[in-house]
Amino acid sequence: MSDFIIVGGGGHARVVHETLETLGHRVTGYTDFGGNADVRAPYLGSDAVLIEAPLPPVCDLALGIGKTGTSPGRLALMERLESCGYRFPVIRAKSSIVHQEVMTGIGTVVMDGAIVVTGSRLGRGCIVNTSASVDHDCRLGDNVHVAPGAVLCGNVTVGDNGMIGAGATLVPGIRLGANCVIGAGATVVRSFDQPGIYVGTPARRIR
Ligand code: JB3
Repeated sequence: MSDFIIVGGGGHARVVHETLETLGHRVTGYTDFGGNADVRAPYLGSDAVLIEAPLPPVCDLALGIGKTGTSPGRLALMERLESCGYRFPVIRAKSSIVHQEVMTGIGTVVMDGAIVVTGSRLGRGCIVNTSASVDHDCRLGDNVHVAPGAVLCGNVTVGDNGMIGAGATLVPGIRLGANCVIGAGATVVRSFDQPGIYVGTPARRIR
């Protein structure tokens, strides 16, 4: 069991906090631009307290900043903190199912009820959110968010910074390039290379 500091103090951070505690870890505080009374852990200040802290780091970090778009900044922040010597362990919620032959990049979180099936590879800093399903042999790039209840069928690829909205479905073999945002409830039945926002059934690019 480890001590963690959570980076970020919003809704996602609170879920990460609960997930860590359920796994038996201790959360010693969180960083943000300001304190949030809804977070149960002590507010430590901005990320400067981590960046300017004397080495070596005394605990691990969890990326508690969520994403609803491409949000490349959260991965850049993680890399900056890694360069200061911090580790971002993979977090798998107690009620998630992650098959043995799954490779998971650092800083990735798999939330309650989510399933990641054999042969899949998840990049760094990904979120597989509550009750999402990533089926066999999928490939997620870095900083991908699969929102609650989204379904990736077998052999789906999502490029870096991808955002798959809540309840969206990607049929088998779909390939999305980097920086694609799929709207909630969309059904993706063909592959898309271009960065953009895709919504509806069948999903079409709107921006
Ligand atoms: O949909 C679900 C289940 N979860 C969403 C999640 C994936 O993304 C959630 O509903 C939100 O839409 C979003 O969660 P998040 O990022 O926690 O959103 P919010 O509640 O707006 O909080 C973001 C927090 O991150 C704010 O307190 C910001 O001040 C903080 N923040 C932003 N940039 C940062 C930084 N904190 C630190 N330490 N460093 C930063 O650079």
